[in-house]
Amino acid sequence: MTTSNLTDQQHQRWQVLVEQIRDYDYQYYVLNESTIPDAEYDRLMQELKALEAEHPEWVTADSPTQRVAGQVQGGFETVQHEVPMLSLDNAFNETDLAAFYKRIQDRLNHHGEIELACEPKLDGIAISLLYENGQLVRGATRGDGTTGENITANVRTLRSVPLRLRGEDWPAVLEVRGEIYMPRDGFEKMNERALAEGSKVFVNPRNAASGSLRQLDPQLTAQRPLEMCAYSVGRVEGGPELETHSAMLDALHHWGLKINPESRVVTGLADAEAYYDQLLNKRDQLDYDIDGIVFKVNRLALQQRLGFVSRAPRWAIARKFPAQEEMTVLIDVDFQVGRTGAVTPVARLEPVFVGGVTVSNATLHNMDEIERLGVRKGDTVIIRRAGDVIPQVARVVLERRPEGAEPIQLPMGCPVCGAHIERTEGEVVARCTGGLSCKAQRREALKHFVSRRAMDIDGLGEKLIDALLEQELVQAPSDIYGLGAEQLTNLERMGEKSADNLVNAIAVSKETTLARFLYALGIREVGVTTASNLAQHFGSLPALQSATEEQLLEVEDVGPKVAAHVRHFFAEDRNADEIKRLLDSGIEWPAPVVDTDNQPLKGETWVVTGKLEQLSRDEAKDHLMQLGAKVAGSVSAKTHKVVAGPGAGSKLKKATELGIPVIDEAAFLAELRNHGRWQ
Ligand code: JCF
Repeated sequence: MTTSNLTDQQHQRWQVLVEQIRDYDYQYYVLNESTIPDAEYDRLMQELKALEAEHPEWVTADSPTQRVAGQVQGGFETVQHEVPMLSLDNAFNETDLAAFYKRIQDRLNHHGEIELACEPKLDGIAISLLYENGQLVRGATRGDGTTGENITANVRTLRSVPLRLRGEDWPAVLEVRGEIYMPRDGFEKMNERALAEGSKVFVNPRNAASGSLRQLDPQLTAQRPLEMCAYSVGRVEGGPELETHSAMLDALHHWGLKINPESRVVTGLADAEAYYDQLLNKRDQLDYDIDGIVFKVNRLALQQRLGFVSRAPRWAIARKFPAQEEMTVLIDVDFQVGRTGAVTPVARLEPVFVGGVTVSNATLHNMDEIERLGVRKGDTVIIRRAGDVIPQVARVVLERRPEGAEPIQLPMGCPVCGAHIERTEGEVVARCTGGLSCKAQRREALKHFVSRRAMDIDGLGEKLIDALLEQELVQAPSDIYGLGAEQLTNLERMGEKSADNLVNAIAVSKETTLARFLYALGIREVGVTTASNLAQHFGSLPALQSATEEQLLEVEDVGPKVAAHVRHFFAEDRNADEIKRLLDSGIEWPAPVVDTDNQPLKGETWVVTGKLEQLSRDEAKDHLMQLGAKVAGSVSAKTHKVVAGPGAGSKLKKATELGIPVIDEAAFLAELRNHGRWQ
């Protein structure tokens, strides 16, 4: 390619970038709408800057690079910033930060270590507050850095903005600069309310802060959870002589302004990087969004020597965190079937690096969510991954929708077993009706059964479960307890030693607790806590199995829905049979801790003999123990009562001889009923 060809192409690219960025600026700053991720915007701007650096002759006064950001809108009076409000240069990686540090060292001709003031970079709206004789006289937005909007009335509604400065050594004229932002919890509560009222929901806290500050009616601003944090000063006349940025922050704090509690001073590049890492780890625990760290040369005299380039100081830089939102293409949607048959749409994505990892799948949760997002196959979407949270599809970039983008539809049949998919009226979740005949549900049920908080079978992972299902060695959880070392050794990648270990782990898991066992059963909506509450309340499995809905509702955290799930689960023969098989394989737990408040039979000794119809002898004993009775194996003078079914022999005879009351099963059940333990 010839040079002029290359230049032509570059110029075309320049034009495209200028127009795109201009549109995004308008959408963002004027319409308060977020169309593309910040990271994408930053990249486009960087690309444009690089092109203009190579071809300064292309730079026009109205190129987006020629103003920092922002535009004055109608509705508010304008204000002139006598000392321009600067923006910050960005460092996107360690190399950029090291280059910044070296530039400073070189310019100052100082090759020792340099003190840097560091603080989180708040993701909000830059603001100027003007104090005259200690009184707040003006609050203004940054606007384009030179001209902003007068939003004094709105700013005055913020509790963290002092209307008069505290102390007395403040400068006669003090212009405080800082960021107004909306803490996350306030943002979420506000959006919940907005959703309930059907009013506008904001995409992120910064947008919400911006929208809230731009209310023409300060009453509305007053209702929004906004905060102001100071980070520097503009005009200053009078006041104490200060030598460092950190001393200036301390002074502002002293005068009643809020400064970021994470602010620190470090010495040298290595400590600056350590501070960055530390805050990156802390990012999710903070109650406000930050998008990086601001580093500033701490000594004000050095700042002065370094000066400015165009609109940014040479003495400061913003080291950006990895973006939490990135743009990619949704290629297709698969439907996954979970343990309870829930059918979940999962987006297959063009892999994208976001929040520090490469993401190629994201859950779409359910069909309502797909509808809410309005997403179709082929759409360009914004993926958000904050902290360790699973990646989400945040929104669709409608401008990039290709022609013929296909709507996403719930399949009629289960993608795994083909059974009908049911979506109950009023429920968001669609379910495969295949139950345990659906391989996906079986697989998930097994995974759940062996998981750490359930039966905790060490070494029985996903791959092994798949292999066991594949070889048809296991269908139901109880089959696990019949596995022998030889069968396991035949599986791929399973040595004798691992097989022995697994057999051992399976054996060990038989000693468990009732709570774990209940959780392992995978009853719908019975999680760890509910399982534990049920175990605690009923004390024994038979007591729980025969519990009425009313009794279930007495358990903490159990509502009608959970109660119904529990009852249905135990009412199914298939489940009762599986429970019996599990218990027969030797699963057991320590004697229950009983409810000491309901022990009407305390101090009594009972004997159960013969065959019972309605419940097993073990179940009968369980009930008696729950009521505080001791259950003995033989009749003596100390026996209070004997329950005798058909076929009772010597024990019944002995009881009659000793004159001990004998009751049949019907009378026994009546007694249980009296004590609230039988329907
Ligand atoms: O937190 C911020 N967003 C922030 C922005 C913090 C700072 O210390 C800043 C800033 C913008 C400009 N300092 C300057 C000079």
